[in-house]
Amino acid sequence: MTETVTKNERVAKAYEGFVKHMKNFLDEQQFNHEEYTNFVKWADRLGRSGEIPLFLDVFVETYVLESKYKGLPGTEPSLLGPYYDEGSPLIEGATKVMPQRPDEPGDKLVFRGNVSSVDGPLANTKVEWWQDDAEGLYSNYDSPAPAFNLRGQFYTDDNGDFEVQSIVPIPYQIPTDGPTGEFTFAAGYHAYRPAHIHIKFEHEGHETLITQVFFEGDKWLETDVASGVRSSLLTKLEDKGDHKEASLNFIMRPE
Ligand code: MBD
Ligand code: FE
Repeated sequence: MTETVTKNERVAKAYEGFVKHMKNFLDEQQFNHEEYTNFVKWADRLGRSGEIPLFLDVFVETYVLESKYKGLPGTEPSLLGPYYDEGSPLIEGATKVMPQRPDEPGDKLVFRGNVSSVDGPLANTKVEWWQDDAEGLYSNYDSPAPAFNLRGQFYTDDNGDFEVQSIVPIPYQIPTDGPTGEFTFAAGYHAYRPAHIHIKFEHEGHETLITQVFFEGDKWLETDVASGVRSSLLTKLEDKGDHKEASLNFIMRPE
């Protein structure tokens, strides 16, 4: 049986453009055939390792976002990354307490935010939140914590305000023992992302906003291996003794 796939104009056009630019790139770089073969072998290892989403989100995703969303009004998007999972627990109550272990390590964090539209206040926006823990690990992926630890979803109040209780995330080191790490070091980078919170907003009639929050003073802000930092996404961590506080406002774009 022959399977037929209909021509996709978007794919055809994209490949045409890719070839055009690849030719210029190859004219410039002058790879020899052995280098090409090494690349094929590395790409094969990358696929077999399961690191393709990691590699692309670290080294490609930011350029997709910059090209498509640069200069538009509203909060700048940042990387979705490889560690988003649908179906996180729904959190109710005035303060949204992220699911955490009874003895969750790390500094306690109270984060306050507000979501509005470029047109004005925006009530009852769906917010999804995910982050690494104080050991730099993500639940559902590289952490031994219970599923959906430090992940949750909730709705903002009638004024678009929300308050989250969680743990201060720490810088994340991408895996270094596989093909992604091999490339990272060969290309002269380190493997760190500055500490960040992932946050996704959905509201009818608005473009879904996927972005991140970063903290002033973080050691890795200028050299984030995934180049995901935007200055508009920086907040200040304030020391309140038994906990830290931070805040940021977010602006969604009407569709
Ligand atoms: C991360 O935590 C992340 O956010 C991205 C974009 C890539 C790798 C790890
Ligand atoms: Fe991340």
